[in-house]
Parts: sequence; C-alpha cells; structure tokens
Amino acid sequence: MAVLDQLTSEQAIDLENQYGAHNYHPLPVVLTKGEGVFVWDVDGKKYYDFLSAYSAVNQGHCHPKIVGAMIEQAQQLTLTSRAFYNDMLGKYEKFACEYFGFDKLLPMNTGAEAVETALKLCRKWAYEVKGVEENEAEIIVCENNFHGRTTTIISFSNDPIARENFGPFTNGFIKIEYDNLKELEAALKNNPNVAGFLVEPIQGEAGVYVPSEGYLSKAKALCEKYNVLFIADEVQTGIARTGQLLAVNHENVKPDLLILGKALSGGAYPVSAVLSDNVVMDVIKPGNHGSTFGGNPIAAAVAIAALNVVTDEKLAKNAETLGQLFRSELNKYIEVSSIAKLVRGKGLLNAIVINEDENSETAWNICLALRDNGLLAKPTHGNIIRFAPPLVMNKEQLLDCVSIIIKTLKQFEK
Ligand code: IF1
Repeated sequence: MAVLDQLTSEQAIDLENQYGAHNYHPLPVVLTKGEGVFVWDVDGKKYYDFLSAYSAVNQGHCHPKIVGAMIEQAQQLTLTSRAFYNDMLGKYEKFACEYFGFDKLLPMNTGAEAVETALKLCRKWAYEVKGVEENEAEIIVCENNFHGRTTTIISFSNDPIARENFGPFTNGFIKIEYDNLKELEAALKNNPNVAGFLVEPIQGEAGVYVPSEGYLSKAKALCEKYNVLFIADEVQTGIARTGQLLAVNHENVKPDLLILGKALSGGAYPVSAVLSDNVVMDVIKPGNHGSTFGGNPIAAAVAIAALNVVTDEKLAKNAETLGQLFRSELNKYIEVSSIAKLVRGKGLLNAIVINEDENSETAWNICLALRDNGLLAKPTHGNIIRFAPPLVMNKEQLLDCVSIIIKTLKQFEK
C-alpha cells in the first residue's frame, strides 16, 4: 500500500494500532476532511464537530483566511530559529500585545510549553523581584487541574493515570481546592515563598467546572494583597470560547501572566504564548529560555490571521448567544430526562453530566450513538460529555445539533 493511498477506516485504525503508541483511545471514526463546523470520515459521512479538537478549532476547520496566511508564509520563509531576526515575529508580538493588552509576549508552540514557560517566569520573578530565597519558590495550583503532560506539570496533577510511573516529580507546588477562596488565602497567608497562583478560569478536562461568580476577581485581589502572580491558563477557555475573548474577561480580571494556545492558531499550526507586562517579562535575559520553533514566521502569520477572524466574525458574541441557547434548550429536556442530570458551561464550552456513576460505559456509548447520528463528541471523565463546537456555528446548525443530542440521549432513557 503506497503511503498516500486512500485508506478504509479499518486500515487506518490498524496502522495506528500497529505503528503508533497507544496513548489515546479515540472514538472509532477516521476523519479525512474538515470545513467550518463539519468533518467527514473516509467513507464520506459528514459530522458536526462538537469537540473542536479540544477547543483548538474555534474559528472552524480549515478557515480560508488562516490556511491562506499559512500557505503564503510557508512559500516565503518557514523557520529562521531565533538565532536571527525575521520580519514576522515583531509584527506578531506587537499585534498580540495590543490585542490582549500586555507589554510583551514570549512565543512558544504547545500549551504545555507555554505553561512551563509561565512557571519559569513566575519563579524567576519571585527570586529576582519579590525576593524569595533561591529554590524556595512555591506555586499554588488547584485540585483536578489540567495544564498539560510534561513531567513538571503532571507533578502537580492529581490524575493517577496521568502520573502513574512517571516519577520522580518536581517539587514546589501547593494544591488547594478549586473555587475555594478560603483555602487560597490560607495558602497565601504567612508563606512569603509563594510566587504564583496557576488556575484554569473554567476547569475543562475535570468536567467543565465553572467557578462561583466572583471567584476569579477575588482570587486576583488576594494575589495582589500577598504580592503573588495570578497566572491564567486560557489554553482551552481563551480565544472567545466562553463568550468573551478571555474567560477572565467575564470578571474584568487582568492576569499577571496569560497563557494561550490551541485556538491562538485556529488549530492550523502549533502556536502558544505567554503574555505579561514588563515588570515580570523583563526578568528574562538572552539564553534564559527558548525553543527552535517558538515564534517562527508561519506561527506568526497564522496567529495574526486567527485572531483577526475572531474579531471580524464576532466569535465571542456568537459563542455567548449560542451557548445560552444550547443550555436553555438542553435544560428543557433535562427537566424530563432520566439519563441527563445537568448541563453546565459558559459560551460554547459546555458539558452534560450523565445519570450514571463515573465508571459506567454509558457516556462512551452515548458518544458512539451521537457519532452514528452525525455528531462527534467525547466524554471527559466517566459520566461527563463535553460539547464544544467551533464558534463559527450558526443558530440553525446549533438547533440541529441540539435535536441530534436530545434524540440520541432519548435512546438511553431508562
Ligand atoms: C491531551 C482538554 C485535556 C489544556 C489546558 C494546557 C493544555 C491543555 C487548560 C496543554 C490541553 C488538551 C490536551 C489533550 C486533551 C486536551 C484536554 F481539556 F482540552 F480536553 F487533556 F485536558 N492547559 N488540553 O486543556 O496544551 O500541550 O496539549 O497544547 O493531552 O490529552 P497542549
């Protein structure tokens, strides 16, 4: 079989099973094309994409303006490394800093790299600006967090499957309960070594947990009170996903460190970034940090195009409006449903909780049935199914998806 031969689903799955590490358990569907809110499998079947590659494809699959920018730049200059300047990086850095309201941007590639970068910046600021004793800095994180898969990041995860046999782990992290301001203040009080508080504005992987109204603004105020950096991981909640450009905008919070990834590129190319003001970012000197691809010309061109699409197509407003419609329609069904317990979320980052225990197969089986009915979604943990379509969806398509979801859930009514 020549490498570029069209594969059947079975052939594609067999190849991955034989030649690929088994680090995922994908839903059995083999995709070959994406456009806007739709994806197609190798048999030509069309689906609504209700995962958006974990909120990386907010602008819709293969957006012509993003792909066009990528192709144009790729035919000009793909990569210089940072050993030399290039004519795209400064333009992108200025554009993004003005777009999000920060002094400086440190360009990376994946979300985890950006999280790691933010942790390094936070520690370095603690030693060189706050005056914490060398190697004593501590960063507060939340139980049930998800920030990526590197060894340091899983060091402060409490997901056993993400940590098992990957030790020894990195020290210097304090875990507190999410959405608990008392525990945050207790961890901050009388501990001069605390450098930062790393938090997801909505805990995505944990099951789309939206914190209490005011949590983010009060947490930021506590960080200011104790001279600690508020670090917002907006890799999944950012770029208009929750109905505002950033989830922290719902509470008018400006983080000290902003972490972006995923839809920063519209899913076309790995682009991530950490943004901050000079008081923090200026602790970084030449040689302190870097990456081969960080800030490459294609990433720069793609990110500018992707952010312009967010503005031009008013994606935050659309996410807000359609998200409210999604939850109100599903809540009408949930009132009379024996299988769906609740729906929660903000904008177009939502999840339903299935009326079964964590270990039941029901959520998975519902996703298989959704696939058969033309909609792709996947459970997060156990009995929770995340629903996150591209933000370019229109009202008619959303209502079509709501009817597919309700029709499918009814198949599982007891
Ligand atoms: C997987 C979900 C998981 C993230 C937040 C950083 C990163 C992510 C808030 C790291 C990445 C991805 C990773 C992917 C599944 C997906 C995910 F929540 F989005 F569904 F796992 F939790 N901060 N999330 O959500 O970014 O290095 O992946 O670019 O690892 O299985 P990355």
